[in-house]
Amino acid sequence: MTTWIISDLHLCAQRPAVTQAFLHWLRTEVTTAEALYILGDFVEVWVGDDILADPQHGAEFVPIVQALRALSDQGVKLYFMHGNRDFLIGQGFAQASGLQLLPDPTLLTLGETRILLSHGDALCTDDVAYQQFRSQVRTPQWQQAFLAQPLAARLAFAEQARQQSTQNKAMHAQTTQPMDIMDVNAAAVLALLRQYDYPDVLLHGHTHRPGRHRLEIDGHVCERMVLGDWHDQAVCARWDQHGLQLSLLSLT
Ligand code: LP5
Ligand code: MN
Repeated sequence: MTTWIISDLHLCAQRPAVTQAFLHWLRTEVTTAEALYILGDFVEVWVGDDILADPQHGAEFVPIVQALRALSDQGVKLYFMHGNRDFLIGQGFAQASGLQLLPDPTLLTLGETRILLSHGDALCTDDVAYQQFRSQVRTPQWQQAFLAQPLAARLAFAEQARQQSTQNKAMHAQTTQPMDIMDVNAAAVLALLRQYDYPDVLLHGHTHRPGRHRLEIDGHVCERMVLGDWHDQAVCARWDQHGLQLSLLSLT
């Protein structure tokens, strides 16, 4: 049986073709799968599960939740790990969609292969401004205060955060090298691999730099496998009897 691992779809009303391609993929390829793991940034922005009941802002998510629920009802196991865009996805979304929330990181064993799953943002430790933002918004206190605000205010804050982040990235694109602070930090990767007793694979998304990287650490060989985002094509991971591979899905 096949297990799929995906991340960084960034689903939103502005890119309906990606949502349509994802729904089609769920209803075809994934119906025969054992499990689907979503490693965060599934949606462009998530400001609270109550958006699902909002006729104006929640409508775009209804077919997505229904399609996930249908798969779960058919027996496909669905798992979700938070990304930096959708860390506010909670039990409301999870129950409606029939998926189980996972902590970041989570160790998964498929066959003989030990795979450490992560969104990947926590590994970008050189991005100090982002890590400060991340530690603030991941506290229960911040989340309770944020979720207590009206939906319209939360959407406005999220839009401000998006704009600031976009400006921040544009500034870095002009001033830094390709291997810049927005990629994972090598020492953070090694520390995580040690902490989890040298899994065969560290599999993450977030950086939108799909690829496979061989690492030697303390006499062990590990691989860092990076998923891609969903724009013209999607780079997913697929595990079956042949092992774990990156797999390219065309979205057009
Ligand atoms: O996502 P991506 O790849 O564009 O950039 C990330 C980092 N940026 C973020 C911010 C998100 O993109 C936008 C927020 C999503 C909404 C979440 C729900 C609502 C929360 C509301 C918060 C007030 O994650 C970016 C990294 C990049 O990955 C690569 O790793 O560099 O981080 C930054 O750009 C650092 C900035 O300092 C981001 C901080 C934004 C804070 C803005 C607060 C403004 C709120 C206004 C309050 C008056
Ligand atoms: Mn991300």
